[in-house]
This record gives sequence, C-alpha cells and structure tokens, in this order.
Amino acid sequence: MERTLFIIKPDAVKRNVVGKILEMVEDEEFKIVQLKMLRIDIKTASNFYAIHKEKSFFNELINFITSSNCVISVLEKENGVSELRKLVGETDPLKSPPGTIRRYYGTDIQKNAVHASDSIENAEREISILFGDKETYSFLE
Ligand code: 3AN
Repeated sequence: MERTLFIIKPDAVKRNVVGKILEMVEDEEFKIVQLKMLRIDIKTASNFYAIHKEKSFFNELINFITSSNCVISVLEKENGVSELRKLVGETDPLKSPPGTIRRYYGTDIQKNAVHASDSIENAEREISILFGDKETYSFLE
C-alpha cells in the first residue's frame, strides 16, 4: 500500500466542489487516512514548493496556495502515488484527459483544483511537512 498527499486547492474549495472531488477519489477505492482543512502559511508553502523556487511563477504559486483554505489529505491505495496522478490529470486542466479531476474542476494552469504527490519520496516529504513525522502522528488502521 502506498500513501500519497492530496490537496484540494483554494479555487476548488471556493467553488464548493470538495465533496465532489473526495467522491471521485473514494470511487477509485482510495482510503482517506487523514483529512483536515487549513490555510497554509507562507513559510510552510515555500518549503512545500521549494523545488519551484527558481521558477517565474513561484511567488504567484505561493500567493495562490496561501490565499485561502485548502483541504489536505493523506490517501492510501495500491500504487497510490501513480494512481492518484492518473486520476488528477495534467497540470493544465485543458490538456487533462476527460474524466480527470483537473479536467472537471480546474480553471487554468495555476488554479488547477488539486495537488497530488509525484513520487513516493515526495509523498513522504509532503506528508511530513503538512501532517508531521510518522513517529509523531498516528494513523488509525
Ligand atoms: P503538478 O502539480 O501537475 O505536478 P508542477 O509540480 O509542475 O505541477 O507545478 C506545481 C504547481 O505549480 C502546479 N500545480 C500549478 O499550480 C503551478 N504551476 C505549474 N506551472 C505553472 C505555470 N506555468 N504558471 C503558473 N503556475 C504554474
């Protein structure tokens, strides 16, 4: 079983589609093992997106992700990291295949509704940033 980090971003929370997005995830047999709503602070967001530090869109990205509440979860499934990326679709909603979350609920390349970890290593890193270390955070089986 793999665990991956899933964020429903401010644009989707504001559009009232949290329930619809979680339903898509549960319909694909992901288990929600952690779930919370919060506004990510700038320091945490900068650490989370550190890999994009040099990109032209970095400041815009930090402003957007910290602009309002996100719904943050840890999801579990066999091959969960790649399975969730498939369900999420491409970064640009318009290039996302039909049936993907971003195709349904994304607006543009920035307001693309959701985030999903892109590797097992990054999933562990991102879960630890937003939920704390495994040792200090208990998951109920
Ligand atoms: P993905 O989330 O599909 O893995 P990344 O990791 O390349 O995409 O980018 C992280 C986030 O940065 C995206 N989810 C998107 O919100 C934002 N982003 C990526 N490319 C652009 C861009 N050209 N302009 C504005 N925001 C972008």
